[in-house]
Amino acid sequence: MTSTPSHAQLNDLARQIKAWGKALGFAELGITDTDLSAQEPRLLEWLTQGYHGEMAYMESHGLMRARPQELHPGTIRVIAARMDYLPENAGFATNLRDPNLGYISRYAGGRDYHKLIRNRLKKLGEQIDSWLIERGYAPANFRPFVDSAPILERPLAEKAGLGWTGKHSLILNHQAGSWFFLGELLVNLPLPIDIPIAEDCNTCVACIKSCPTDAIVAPYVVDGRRCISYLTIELQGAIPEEFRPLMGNRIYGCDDCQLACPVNSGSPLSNEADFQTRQPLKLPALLSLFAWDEATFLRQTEGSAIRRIGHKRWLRNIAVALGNAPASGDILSALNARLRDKEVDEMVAEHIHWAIKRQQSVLSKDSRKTARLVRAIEKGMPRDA
Ligand code: B12
Ligand code: SF4
Ligand code: SF4
Repeated sequence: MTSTPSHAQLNDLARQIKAWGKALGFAELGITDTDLSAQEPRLLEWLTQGYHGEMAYMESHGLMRARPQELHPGTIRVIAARMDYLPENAGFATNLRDPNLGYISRYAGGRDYHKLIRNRLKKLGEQIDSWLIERGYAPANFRPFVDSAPILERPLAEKAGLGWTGKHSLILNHQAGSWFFLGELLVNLPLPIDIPIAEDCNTCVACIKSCPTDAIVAPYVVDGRRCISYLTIELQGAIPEEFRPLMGNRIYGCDDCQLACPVNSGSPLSNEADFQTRQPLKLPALLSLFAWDEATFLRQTEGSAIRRIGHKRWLRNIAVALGNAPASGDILSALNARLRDKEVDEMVAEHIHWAIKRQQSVLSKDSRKTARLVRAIEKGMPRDA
């Protein structure tokens, strides 16, 4: 076998990779090198501030996150890919406006994206191998990653030209907005690299202002411990009381900083049938979700990322939302009934007691913030409202 493909062949291969990637369902792909040295001080500062909270996995690999070549030795290029997830009839405003409905982040209403994207990236790697073998070269040394690997996906996607880093710290671009997942294929081929696109947030600060818990503590910096996504998905134990009233009806993740973003008006809908919101999770009534026993929870969330939080944290999150809902006899009976349930441990019971106390409280400043966001969604993204 000959050593490496020529310059012209690598250019051709890069074009092919982008075409294969699109055929596999990715919206866009870009190629970059492995140099993230500019990110190392930012990552260290984020960890030093403790913004990762209980997410020990963010700390445990140290600077490897900024060194893809250490994660998979031999890597010299990263093929960054993005896949749109915005479902049809997202019903954002309808959902946020009604405090008796649970709000589930729109990335999570369908099938868990991790496996789906990793499998597609693996197929892309196999296509690269076939191309190389057909031309008499050795197969590539590739490895796909999505989300859970210790790698800074956003800075890599930015370098590969998939978008700029918004002040909410997510990657976005003018064609797609920010409703997409990221994934990477690490390879040992000296492919031509792409050019980043210019940052274009300008003077806008809509995401920072809209965050219910003030988690965006500075432009581009999110204190994970304050983010509703962390509080409802990552945090194992009790949700600190100061955040509970601010969470409103958000029971799994949060989309507010993306909903406030003007770049998201008219974002493309996902082509993946698997990312469409499943029926029981479409504008779901809090009380019906709260009534699920563990077996029902496991059945209804099969194949979904939601399953990973388990039934106890599911009840914990819904109890908080019920505490934020307008006072109602039905809610009080459901909360009291759950307290007698064997499935409810001390942690969940404490949230239920909190919710029972909160039930009678008046409309707060925090729901006014949501009311403002709802008006902005109705105006800026009527299709998805
Ligand atoms: C940990 C994590 C979280 C944590 C912490 C969030 C955070 N901002 O770090 C929590 C649980 C809160 C979270 C929430 C969400 N997440 Co998350 N999360 C991750 C994960 C696993 C690691 C992120 C990370 O490395 N953080 C560490 C910090 C230091 O890195 P960073 O935020 O990227 O910050 C860099 C820049 O902001 C930059 N920076 C700092 N200062 C400056 C200044 C300037 C001028 C510039 C340009 C840059 C800059 O430096 C930092 C270091 O490089 C990634 C997957 C991955 N492996 O990368 C997914 C990931 C980032 N999450 C994702 C998503 C979708 C979400 C949510 C939208 C989910 C939801 N709807 O609930 C929210 C959004 C919250 C938000 N505004 O960030 C997607 C983002 C896709 C995209 N379009 O960008 C990812 C990439 C998963 C995926 N594979 O698709 N997440
Ligand atoms: S996801 Fe929600 S809580 Fe987290 S930073 Fe964005 S607006 Fe704030
Ligand atoms: S809301 Fe404004 S500041 Fe935030 S990411 Fe979008 S354009 Fe940038």
